Amino acid sequence: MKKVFSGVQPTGNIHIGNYLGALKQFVELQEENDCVYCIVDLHSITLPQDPKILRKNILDVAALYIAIGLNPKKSTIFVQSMVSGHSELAWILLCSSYTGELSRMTQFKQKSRGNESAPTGLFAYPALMAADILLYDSNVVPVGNDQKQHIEITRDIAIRVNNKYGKTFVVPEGRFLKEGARIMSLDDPTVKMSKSAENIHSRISLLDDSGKIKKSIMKSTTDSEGEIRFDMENKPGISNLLNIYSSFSGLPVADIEKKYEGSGYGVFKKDLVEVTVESIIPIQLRYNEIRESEELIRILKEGAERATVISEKTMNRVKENFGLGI
Ligand code: ATP
Ligand code: LTN
Repeated sequence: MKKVFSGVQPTGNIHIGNYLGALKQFVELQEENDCVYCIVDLHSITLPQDPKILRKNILDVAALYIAIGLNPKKSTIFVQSMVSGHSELAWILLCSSYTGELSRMTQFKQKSRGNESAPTGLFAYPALMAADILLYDSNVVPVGNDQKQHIEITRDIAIRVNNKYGKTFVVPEGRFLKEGARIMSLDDPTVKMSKSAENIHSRISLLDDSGKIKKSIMKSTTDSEGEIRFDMENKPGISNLLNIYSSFSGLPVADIEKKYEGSGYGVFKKDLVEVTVESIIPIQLRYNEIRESEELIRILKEGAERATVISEKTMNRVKENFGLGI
């Protein structure tokens, strides 16, 4: 049984990229592993947040976790800021990370864009992520490919600390998506589908209604060739739609290409709307049941209690090895 840890930021608009890229794996992994899944609210304040919307988004993500099939009896589900060890360990790890390695992070470079008033938290982000992972002695971290660099730095910090202070951390491994299984934006298939993109039709959120899903898919950018063929380089739009179709239906891309041989993009897109809506509706039904319930609050409180017990053990070991406290 391996220890699995992952987290999602409560920044709203959880989309099918997040679901197919990360969340779906969370559910599969809970069957045979010891899983801890976190809603990383402390990460989300690295960029400005409206407090009311943040609170709403935290509960939305928690309800979605349950709605996609995470089972609180099998997995520990909790909110990061409710377990103080995350911030505490992040500070300690910051003192064992280098400004050079942190400034090389692509996410930091993209989000700060050289701006002098970019929050320091954005710079320190990977140390908090490393703390999340190392606090639970995690072996496996399921994430999208865009998180590769953050997993690498987590491993580097863990190894560095172990070398300097004696065996303190388990060195984790990333579990990444297959190359090509990344879901791209519907309006610009050369960039990844993202929560923060301005155009709402660039993504399909798990809470979108069927009208919105239809509009976004029917409007999606393709090419003028008219042939339904997977070719990420020359036909990124249609290839992305094929990927989405394949992920939701479970059919291999080659079978879908065959099925739509000679059909136009319109027919294919219409069917994709159906496949997508059919997959998302059961999630939305469960979400509506749990979102306003006491059960959700109870799950999060119990999750935080369980997480606190595990994290305190790690913090004691860290403080002991670093010579902190008395
Ligand atoms: P942002 O718009 O702020 O970049 P995001 O959409 O990347 O947000 P995160 O909260 O950073 O969302 O990601 C949650 C998980 O979903 C991560 O494991 C991430 O790698 C994965 N993920 C995000 N976008 C995609 C995508 N387009 N395809 C596949 N996986 C993705
Ligand atoms: N940085 C991640 C979210 C995240 C995470 C984690 C993922 C924060 N802490 C620990 C895995 C493990 C993201 O933006 N997707």
